[in-house]
Amino acid sequence: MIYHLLYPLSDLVSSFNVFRYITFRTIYASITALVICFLLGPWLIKKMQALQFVQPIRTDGPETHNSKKGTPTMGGVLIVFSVLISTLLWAKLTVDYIWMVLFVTAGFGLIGFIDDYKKLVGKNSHGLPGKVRLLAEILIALFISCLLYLKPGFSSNITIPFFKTILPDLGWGYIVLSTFIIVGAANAVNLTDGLDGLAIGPATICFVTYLLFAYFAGNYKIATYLQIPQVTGAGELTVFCGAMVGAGLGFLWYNTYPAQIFMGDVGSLSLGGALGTLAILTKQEIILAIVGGIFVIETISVIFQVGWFKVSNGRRIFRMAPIHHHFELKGWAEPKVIVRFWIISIIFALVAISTLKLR
Ligand code: 57M
Repeated sequence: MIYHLLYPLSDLVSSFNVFRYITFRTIYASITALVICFLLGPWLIKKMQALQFVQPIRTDGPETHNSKKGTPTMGGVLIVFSVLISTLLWAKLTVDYIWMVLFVTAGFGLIGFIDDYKKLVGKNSHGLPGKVRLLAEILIALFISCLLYLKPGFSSNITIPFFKTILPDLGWGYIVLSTFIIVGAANAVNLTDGLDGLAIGPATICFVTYLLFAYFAGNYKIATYLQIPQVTGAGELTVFCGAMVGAGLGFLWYNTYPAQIFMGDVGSLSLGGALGTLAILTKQEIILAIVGGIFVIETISVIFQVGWFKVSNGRRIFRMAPIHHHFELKGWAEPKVIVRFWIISIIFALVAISTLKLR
C-alpha cells in the first residue's frame, strides 16, 4: 500500500523514489513483521495462557516433553497476522501473485486455527477429522493451481534441478503436481513442528532461499544469465518472503528453547502452504525437496516407520518417528537436536542455491 501511496509523489519528494525498489521494500517488510512480533508477542502469550489455549502433552511421547505441559499454543496467529499486515503495507498490490500466496497463507492458517481450536476447546486431541482437514487443504491448493494454470502466459513446464535444458511440459498434470506440492509442504512442516524452534528455523531458512529465487526469477537479466524461467511479477514475492523471514525470526524469539509458545497447526500449515505456493509461483518446484530437505527427511522417517511397523509386525526402524524424537531418545538434548537440524537446513539451502549456477 505504501508503494501506491508514496511512489507517485516521488516527483514532489525525490526520496520517495526509493519505494520503487523491491530490495528496499523487502528489508522494511522484514523489519515491520519483526517489530509486530516483538510488540504483540508478550501480549499473545499472556492471552493464550488466560484463555487456557495451552498444549496438551501426549503421554506416549518422550518423557522430556512432559515439562512442556501448559505451554501456550496457536502462536502461529502472530506469524500469519504479521506477514499479512507487513505484505499489504510494503508489496505492490497490483501483482496477482501476492494475493495468491496470501490467500494460501491465510486459508491454510484458518484450517490450522479451526483444528487447534477444536483440540483445545473441544478437549479432543484429534481436532478436525483428518479427511476434512485434508479435503480443505486440497480445495485451497487446487483453486490456486487452477487459477495459475488458466493465467494467460503461464507455463506448465517444470524445472528440473541440475538439468536446465530439460523442462517437461506437464499440461493439466501441472495442476495435480502443484496441488500435491502445496498440501505436501504444509503437512511436512506440520510433522516437523515437534521441538522448540524445530519448524520455524528451517522454514525461515527456506523463505530466505525463496526470497533469492523470487528476486532472480523476477529479474530478466539475472534469470537469463542463470538460465532459469523468467517470471514477470515474481520479484514482488521477494517482499512477501521478507515479511515471512521477519515474522519467522520474531516468532523464534519466543519459540526458542525453552519455548514460551508453540505455533500450533495455524502456524505450521500456513508456513508450509506458503512455501509450497512460492515454489510453484517462482517456477522452482522440484528444488523445494532440496531447500526443504529437513521437512522431507522428517516426513520420510514417518512413512518408513509406519510402513515397516506394518510389514514387520510391529518392529520399528527408528526409536520414534518423526526422526527428531529418535535423536531425543538416543539421549541428545533438545537444543542439540534443534540446532543440528538448523545447520543441516542451511546446508540444504546452500546446495539448492548452488544448483542455479550448475548448467
Ligand atoms: C504434529 N505435533 C507435535 C504444537 C505444534 C503419524 C504421526 C507421525 C503423527 C505425529 C503427530 O501427531 N504430528 C502432529 C506434531 C506437538 O506439537 C503441537 O503440534 C503443533 C504442530 N502441528 O505447534 O502445538 C508436540 O510437539 C512438541 N513441540 C515442542 N515445541 C514446539 O515448538 O516441544 C511442538 C512445537 C507438542 C510438544 O510436545 O505437544 C507432536 O509431536 O505431536 N505423531 C508424532 O509426532 C508422535 N510420533 C509417533 O506417534 N510415532 C509413532 C508412529 C506413529 C510413527 C512411532 O514412532 O512408532 C510423537 N509426538 C507426540 N508423542 N506428541 C511421539 C508421541
